[in-house]
Amino acid sequence: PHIDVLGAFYTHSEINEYLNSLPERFPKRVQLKQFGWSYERRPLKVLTITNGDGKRDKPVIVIDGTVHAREWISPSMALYIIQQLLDNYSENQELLEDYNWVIMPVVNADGYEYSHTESRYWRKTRRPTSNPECVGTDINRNFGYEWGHDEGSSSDPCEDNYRGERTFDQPESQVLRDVLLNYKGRLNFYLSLHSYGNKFLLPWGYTSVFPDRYQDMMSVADAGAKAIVHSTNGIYSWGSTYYVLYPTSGDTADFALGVVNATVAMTMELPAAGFMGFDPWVSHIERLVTESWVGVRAMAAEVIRTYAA
Ligand code: 0X9
Ligand code: ZN
Repeated sequence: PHIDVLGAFYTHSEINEYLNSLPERFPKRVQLKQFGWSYERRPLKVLTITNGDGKRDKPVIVIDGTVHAREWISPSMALYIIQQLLDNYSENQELLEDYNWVIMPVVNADGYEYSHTESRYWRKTRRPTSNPECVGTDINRNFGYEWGHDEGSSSDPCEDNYRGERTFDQPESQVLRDVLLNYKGRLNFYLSLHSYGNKFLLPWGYTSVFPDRYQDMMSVADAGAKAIVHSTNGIYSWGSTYYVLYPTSGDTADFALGVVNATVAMTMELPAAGFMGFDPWVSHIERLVTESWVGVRAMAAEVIRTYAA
Protein backbone atom coordinates (compact mmCIF):
# COMPACT_ATOMS: atom_id res chain seq x y z
CA PRO A 1 0.00 0.00 0.00
CA HIS A 2 0.99 3.61 -0.43
CA ILE A 3 1.85 5.44 2.78
CA ASP A 4 1.38 9.17 3.28
CA VAL A 5 4.50 9.92 5.30
CA LEU A 6 3.45 13.51 5.91
CA GLY A 7 -0.04 12.59 7.05
CA ALA A 8 0.43 10.31 10.05
CA PHE A 9 2.77 8.38 12.30
CA TYR A 10 2.71 4.69 11.48
CA THR A 11 3.02 1.56 13.56
CA HIS A 12 5.74 -0.99 12.99
CA SER A 13 3.40 -3.34 11.15
CA GLU A 14 2.12 -0.56 8.91
CA ILE A 15 5.69 0.38 8.07
CA ASN A 16 6.51 -3.24 7.29
CA GLU A 17 3.45 -3.56 5.06
CA TYR A 18 4.65 -0.55 3.15
CA LEU A 19 8.18 -1.93 2.86
CA ASN A 20 6.75 -5.26 1.72
CA SER A 21 4.92 -3.52 -1.13
CA LEU A 22 8.06 -1.92 -2.58
CA PRO A 23 9.77 -4.85 -4.35
CA GLU A 24 6.68 -5.30 -6.51
CA ARG A 25 6.47 -1.59 -7.34
CA PHE A 26 10.22 -1.19 -7.98
CA PRO A 27 11.40 -4.68 -8.95
CA LYS A 28 14.69 -3.51 -10.45
CA ARG A 29 15.50 -0.90 -7.85
CA VAL A 30 14.86 -2.33 -4.40
CA GLN A 31 15.66 -5.39 -2.40
CA LEU A 32 13.96 -6.07 0.91
CA LYS A 33 15.71 -8.34 3.33
CA GLN A 34 14.74 -9.57 6.76
CA PHE A 35 17.84 -9.64 8.94
CA GLY A 36 16.16 -11.12 12.01
CA TRP A 37 13.46 -10.72 14.64
CA SER A 38 12.91 -8.53 17.64
CA TYR A 39 12.60 -10.05 21.11
CA GLU A 40 8.81 -10.17 20.70
CA ARG A 41 9.28 -11.76 17.25
CA ARG A 42 8.58 -8.80 15.03
CA PRO A 43 10.34 -9.10 11.65
CA LEU A 44 13.18 -6.59 11.26
CA LYS A 45 13.47 -5.45 7.65
CA VAL A 46 16.15 -3.65 5.72
CA LEU A 47 15.61 -2.00 2.34
CA THR A 48 18.36 -1.61 -0.25
CA ILE A 49 17.75 1.04 -2.91
CA THR A 50 19.77 1.14 -6.13
CA ASN A 51 19.48 2.82 -9.50
CA GLY A 52 18.77 -0.55 -11.05
CA ASP A 53 21.93 -0.77 -13.15
CA GLY A 54 22.73 -4.13 -11.60
CA LYS A 55 26.29 -3.19 -10.65
CA ARG A 56 27.27 -4.99 -7.49
CA ASP A 57 29.43 -3.93 -4.59
CA LYS A 58 28.97 -0.20 -4.88
CA PRO A 59 29.85 1.72 -1.74
CA VAL A 60 26.87 2.18 0.56
CA ILE A 61 25.13 4.72 2.71
CA VAL A 62 23.46 2.97 5.64
CA ILE A 63 20.69 4.80 7.50
CA ASP A 64 18.81 3.52 10.50
CA GLY A 65 15.86 4.85 12.44
CA THR A 66 14.09 4.17 15.71
CA VAL A 67 16.95 2.82 17.79
CA HIS A 68 15.04 4.72 20.49
CA ALA A 69 11.32 4.00 20.62
CA ARG A 70 9.90 7.41 21.46
CA GLU A 71 11.76 9.35 18.76
CA TRP A 72 8.88 9.16 16.31
CA ILE A 73 10.19 11.61 13.73
CA SER A 74 13.03 9.18 13.07
CA PRO A 75 11.00 6.42 11.29
CA SER A 76 9.04 9.15 9.47
CA MET A 77 12.34 10.59 8.26
CA ALA A 78 13.58 7.18 7.12
CA LEU A 79 10.35 6.67 5.15
CA TYR A 80 10.64 10.14 3.65
CA ILE A 81 14.19 9.37 2.48
CA ILE A 82 12.95 6.14 0.89
CA GLN A 83 10.25 8.04 -0.98
CA GLN A 84 12.69 10.71 -2.15
CA LEU A 85 14.94 8.03 -3.62
CA LEU A 86 12.12 6.02 -5.19
CA ASP A 87 9.15 8.26 -6.04
CA ASN A 88 11.21 11.42 -6.57
CA TYR A 89 14.00 9.64 -8.43
CA SER A 90 14.33 12.24 -11.19
CA GLU A 91 15.55 14.82 -8.69
CA ASN A 92 17.81 12.47 -6.78
CA GLN A 93 19.26 10.26 -9.46
CA GLU A 94 22.86 11.35 -8.94
CA LEU A 95 22.69 10.16 -5.32
CA LEU A 96 22.31 6.60 -6.65
CA GLU A 97 24.74 6.70 -9.55
CA ASP A 98 27.74 5.24 -7.73
CA TYR A 99 26.22 4.44 -4.36
CA ASN A 100 23.56 2.14 -2.95
CA TRP A 101 21.43 3.17 0.00
CA VAL A 102 20.52 0.73 2.77
CA ILE A 103 17.71 1.88 5.03
CA MET A 104 16.31 0.29 8.18
CA PRO A 105 13.41 2.48 9.36
CA VAL A 106 12.70 0.66 12.63
CA VAL A 107 15.42 -1.04 14.69
CA ASN A 108 13.64 -1.09 18.05
CA ALA A 109 10.35 -2.55 16.84
CA ASP A 110 9.05 -3.73 20.22
CA GLY A 111 9.81 -0.48 21.99
CA TYR A 112 8.28 1.49 19.13
CA GLU A 113 5.04 -0.49 19.34
CA TYR A 114 5.03 -0.06 23.10
CA SER A 115 5.40 3.71 22.67
CA HIS A 116 2.25 3.64 20.53
CA THR A 117 0.16 1.37 22.72
CA GLU A 118 1.29 1.74 26.35
CA SER A 119 3.83 4.37 27.15
CA ARG A 120 4.54 7.26 24.78
CA TYR A 121 8.00 8.11 26.11
CA TRP A 122 9.47 4.60 26.18
CA ARG A 123 13.07 4.52 24.93
CA LYS A 124 14.57 1.03 25.37
CA THR A 125 13.83 -2.47 24.09
CA ARG A 126 11.15 -4.63 25.75
CA ARG A 127 13.23 -7.59 26.88
CA PRO A 128 13.07 -8.29 30.61
CA THR A 129 16.24 -7.76 32.64
CA SER A 130 17.79 -9.30 35.75
CA ASN A 131 15.65 -6.89 37.76
CA PRO A 132 12.00 -8.04 37.72
CA GLU A 133 10.93 -4.42 38.26
CA CYS A 134 12.61 -3.03 35.16
CA VAL A 135 12.33 -3.88 31.47
CA GLY A 136 14.47 -2.94 28.51
CA THR A 137 18.00 -2.20 27.37
CA ASP A 138 19.27 0.85 25.50
CA ILE A 139 20.34 -0.45 22.08
CA ASN A 140 22.58 2.62 21.79
CA ARG A 141 24.66 1.44 24.78
CA ASN A 142 24.70 -2.25 23.85
CA PHE A 143 27.16 -2.22 20.93
CA GLY A 144 30.50 -3.97 21.10
CA TYR A 145 33.04 -1.20 20.84
CA GLU A 146 34.35 0.27 24.09
CA TRP A 147 31.25 -1.14 25.75
CA GLY A 148 30.72 -1.12 29.47
CA HIS A 149 32.25 2.14 30.64
CA ASP A 150 30.39 3.66 33.56
CA GLU A 151 30.97 7.01 31.92
CA GLY A 152 28.34 7.05 29.18
CA SER A 153 26.22 4.04 30.10
CA SER A 154 24.63 2.37 33.10
CA SER A 155 24.78 -1.12 34.60
CA ASP A 156 21.42 -0.51 36.29
CA PRO A 157 18.52 -2.15 34.39
CA CYS A 158 16.19 0.56 35.67
CA GLU A 159 18.10 3.34 33.94
CA ASP A 160 17.20 4.62 30.48
CA ASN A 161 20.80 4.15 29.33
CA TYR A 162 21.12 0.58 30.62
CA ARG A 163 23.78 -1.16 28.53
CA GLY A 164 22.67 -4.79 28.99
CA GLU A 165 24.48 -7.68 30.68
CA ARG A 166 26.90 -8.06 27.80
CA THR A 167 27.47 -6.66 24.31
CA PHE A 168 24.79 -7.48 21.76
CA ASP A 169 22.54 -9.32 24.20
CA GLN A 170 19.53 -7.70 22.49
CA PRO A 171 18.36 -9.32 19.23
CA GLU A 172 17.70 -5.87 17.74
CA SER A 173 21.34 -4.85 18.37
CA GLN A 174 22.50 -8.08 16.73
CA VAL A 175 20.44 -7.32 13.65
CA LEU A 176 21.83 -3.80 13.24
CA ARG A 177 25.35 -5.10 13.94
CA ASP A 178 24.94 -7.70 11.17
CA VAL A 179 23.64 -5.08 8.74
CA LEU A 180 26.69 -2.89 9.41
CA LEU A 181 29.19 -5.76 9.26
CA ASN A 182 27.61 -6.91 6.01
CA TYR A 183 28.95 -3.71 4.38
CA LYS A 184 32.39 -3.71 5.97
CA GLY A 185 34.90 -2.33 3.46
CA ARG A 186 32.34 -0.23 1.61
CA LEU A 187 30.43 1.56 4.36
CA ASN A 188 31.16 5.14 3.33
CA PHE A 189 28.42 6.82 5.35
CA TYR A 190 26.57 5.53 8.39
CA LEU A 191 23.78 7.80 9.60
CA SER A 192 21.71 6.99 12.66
CA LEU A 193 18.49 9.03 12.91
CA HIS A 194 17.51 10.12 16.42
CA SER A 195 15.66 12.98 18.04
CA TYR A 196 15.86 15.51 19.30
CA GLY A 197 18.42 18.30 19.40
CA ASN A 198 19.40 19.66 15.96
CA LYS A 199 22.82 18.08 16.19
CA PHE A 200 25.26 16.17 14.03
CA LEU A 201 27.10 13.94 16.47
CA LEU A 202 30.36 12.29 15.49
CA PRO A 203 32.42 9.67 17.26
CA TRP A 204 33.73 9.23 19.73
CA GLY A 205 31.03 9.10 22.32
CA TYR A 206 33.13 7.08 24.77
CA THR A 207 36.16 9.33 25.07
CA SER A 208 37.18 12.96 24.83
CA VAL A 209 39.92 11.97 22.37
CA PHE A 210 39.14 12.67 18.69
CA PRO A 211 39.28 9.90 16.10
CA ASP A 212 41.78 10.10 13.23
CA ARG A 213 39.03 10.74 10.71
CA TYR A 214 37.46 13.55 12.73
CA GLN A 215 38.21 16.47 10.38
CA ASP A 216 36.95 14.57 7.34
CA MET A 217 33.73 13.74 9.13
CA MET A 218 33.40 17.35 10.27
CA SER A 219 33.47 18.51 6.64
CA VAL A 220 30.45 16.33 5.93
CA ALA A 221 28.54 17.63 8.96
CA ASP A 222 29.52 21.12 7.87
CA ALA A 223 27.91 20.59 4.46
CA GLY A 224 24.70 19.40 6.15
CA ALA A 225 24.50 22.30 8.56
CA LYS A 226 25.22 24.83 5.84
CA ALA A 227 22.55 23.43 3.53
CA ILE A 228 19.94 23.53 6.29
CA VAL A 229 20.68 27.06 7.44
CA HIS A 230 20.50 28.28 3.85
CA SER A 231 17.19 26.58 3.15
CA THR A 232 15.20 27.27 6.33
CA ASN A 233 17.49 29.07 8.80
CA GLY A 234 17.49 25.85 10.83
CA ILE A 235 20.43 25.90 13.24
CA TYR A 236 22.47 22.77 13.88
CA SER A 237 25.52 22.28 16.03
CA TRP A 238 28.05 19.56 15.31
CA GLY A 239 31.10 17.92 16.75
CA SER A 240 32.04 14.91 18.83
CA THR A 241 29.26 13.36 20.86
CA TYR A 242 31.38 13.52 23.98
CA TYR A 243 31.58 17.29 23.85
CA VAL A 244 28.49 18.39 21.95
CA LEU A 245 26.08 16.14 23.85
CA TYR A 246 27.42 13.91 26.63
CA PRO A 247 29.57 10.80 26.93
CA THR A 248 27.99 7.65 25.49
CA SER A 249 29.64 4.24 25.42
CA GLY A 250 28.59 1.25 23.36
CA ASP A 251 26.69 3.29 20.81
CA THR A 252 26.14 2.42 17.18
CA ALA A 253 28.18 5.23 15.64
CA ASP A 254 31.28 4.38 17.70
CA PHE A 255 30.89 0.76 16.57
CA ALA A 256 30.45 1.78 12.93
CA LEU A 257 33.71 3.74 13.05
CA GLY A 258 35.71 1.64 15.49
CA VAL A 259 34.84 -1.84 14.26
CA VAL A 260 33.26 -1.52 10.81
CA ASN A 261 35.68 1.20 9.72
CA ALA A 262 33.02 3.43 8.23
CA THR A 263 34.41 6.40 6.34
CA VAL A 264 31.88 8.71 8.00
CA ALA A 265 29.77 7.67 11.01
CA MET A 266 27.23 10.05 12.47
CA THR A 267 24.17 10.36 14.67
CA MET A 268 21.71 13.00 13.53
CA GLU A 269 19.52 14.46 16.24
CA LEU A 270 16.49 15.68 14.33
CA PRO A 271 14.65 18.80 15.50
CA ALA A 272 12.43 18.91 18.57
CA ALA A 273 8.68 19.38 18.30
CA GLY A 274 5.64 18.86 20.48
CA PHE A 275 5.22 18.78 24.23
CA MET A 276 8.32 16.78 25.17
CA GLY A 277 10.39 17.31 22.02
CA PHE A 278 9.97 13.68 20.97
CA ASP A 279 6.32 14.06 20.02
CA PRO A 280 5.69 16.27 17.02
CA TRP A 281 2.12 16.75 15.91
CA VAL A 282 1.21 15.27 12.56
CA SER A 283 1.05 18.82 11.25
CA HIS A 284 4.77 19.26 12.09
CA ILE A 285 5.97 16.27 10.07
CA GLU A 286 6.26 17.99 6.72
CA ARG A 287 8.37 20.87 8.02
CA LEU A 288 10.64 18.55 9.98
CA VAL A 289 11.32 15.98 7.29
CA THR A 290 11.68 18.38 4.38
CA GLU A 291 14.22 20.47 6.29
CA SER A 292 16.09 17.38 7.47
CA TRP A 293 16.18 15.95 3.96
CA VAL A 294 18.01 19.07 2.78
CA GLY A 295 20.72 18.22 5.32
CA VAL A 296 20.84 14.49 4.67
CA ARG A 297 20.95 15.06 0.94
CA ALA A 298 23.78 17.59 1.21
CA MET A 299 25.80 15.28 3.45
CA ALA A 300 25.28 12.32 1.14
CA ALA A 301 26.30 14.46 -1.83
CA GLU A 302 29.43 15.56 0.04
CA VAL A 303 30.34 11.96 0.89
CA ILE A 304 29.75 10.88 -2.71
CA ARG A 305 31.82 13.78 -4.05
CA THR A 306 34.68 13.23 -1.61
CA TYR A 307 34.79 9.44 -1.60
CA ALA A 308 34.19 8.53 -5.20
CA ALA A 309 33.59 4.88 -5.92
O1 0X9 B 1 22.03 9.25 23.99
C1 0X9 B 1 21.92 8.77 22.86
O2 0X9 B 1 21.93 7.57 22.64
C2 0X9 B 1 21.76 9.68 21.66
N1 0X9 B 1 20.92 10.80 22.02
S1 0X9 B 1 19.30 10.57 22.26
O3 0X9 B 1 18.73 11.82 22.80
N2 0X9 B 1 18.60 10.33 20.86
O4 0X9 B 1 19.10 9.45 23.09
C3 0X9 B 1 23.11 10.20 21.19
C4 0X9 B 1 24.12 9.18 20.79
C5 0X9 B 1 25.25 9.77 20.02
N3 0X9 B 1 26.38 8.92 19.87
C6 0X9 B 1 27.30 9.03 18.87
N4 0X9 B 1 27.15 9.84 17.88
N5 0X9 B 1 28.41 8.29 18.93
ZN1 ZN C 1 17.93 8.54 20.38
